[in-house]
Amino acid sequence: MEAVKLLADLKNIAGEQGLPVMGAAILDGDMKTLQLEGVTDTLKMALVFGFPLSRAVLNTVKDGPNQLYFHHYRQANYLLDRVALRIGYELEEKGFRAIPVAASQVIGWEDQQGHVSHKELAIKAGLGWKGRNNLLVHPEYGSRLRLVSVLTDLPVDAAPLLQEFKCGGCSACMNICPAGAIKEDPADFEHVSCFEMLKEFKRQGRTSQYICGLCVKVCPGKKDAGNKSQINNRG
Ligand code: B12
Repeated sequence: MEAVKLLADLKNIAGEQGLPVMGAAILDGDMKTLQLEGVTDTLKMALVFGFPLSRAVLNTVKDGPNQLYFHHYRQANYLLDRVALRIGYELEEKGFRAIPVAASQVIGWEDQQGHVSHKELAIKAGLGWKGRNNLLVHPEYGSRLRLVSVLTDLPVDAAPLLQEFKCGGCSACMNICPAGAIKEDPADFEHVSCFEMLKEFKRQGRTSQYICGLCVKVCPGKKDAGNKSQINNRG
């Protein structure tokens, strides 16, 4: 089967299962990976998929993470992982190799790293830009998009649409961040202050994982359900 046709089929499978966004990236030499020594010599492509978190759920996040967001976050991760598993299976059935990388798994605890950075891959795949909040900002879904990647040897020419920084003067994430970790320039993002805040939230017993959600909530993207609900409210 032609790689382009297979890619289209995979996009359909992911879409049918609830992941509307897919992109392809090439893992170049400067990409940092953990515990994948030798693997990326042959698996040089990554398919990146995205699931947009619910705006309504995010809107319940007021001054830090709550149980509703935590559950939603976990279900989003399960869905991402399940679809990545299915995509990996489809690729192997067609004679390619594939490694689904967990949506949210920390491998290197010291500097808080996964096997690969889904965000970096999504940026390489042209899905969006690195925003002021240090997250991938997708033109339609903003930072609500949670990500997963499947590494593969499927020979596809990734032709990334280059997405330049389009946050403009928006400083909603900077204003809402309880840790003061977000600065004007994304390069100045303070990882450690962010992480300390998440640890504090966990200490307070809000959730059992390091999450927050505030900088995601204020970056919902253009695909805004707000207008629709206003019409519904009117009757
Ligand atoms: C570990 C992790 C975290 C850690 C640290 C993040 C980090 N390293 O940057 C903590 C717990 C703090 C965290 C916080 C959050 N995360 Co997180 N996280 C991850 C995870 C599992 C791995 C990240 C990774 O490997 N990065 C690679 C390295 C190289 O990251 P880097 O930013 O490029 O490099 C920096 C760090 O290593 C840092 N650093 C160096 N030393 C140290 C030491 C410490 C203590 C820390 C904290 C950092 C640090 O310096 C490097 C250069 O700047 C990914 C999933 C994945 N596999 O991609 C999700 C992921 C990045 N997280 C995500 C999200 C949404 C969040 C939160 C909003 C939490 C939440 N869900 O409510 C916050 C947002 C923080 C922010 N605004 O950036 C999403 C981002 C989606 C998007 N649209 O961009 C991802 C992709 C998960 C997913 N499946 O969608 N996260």
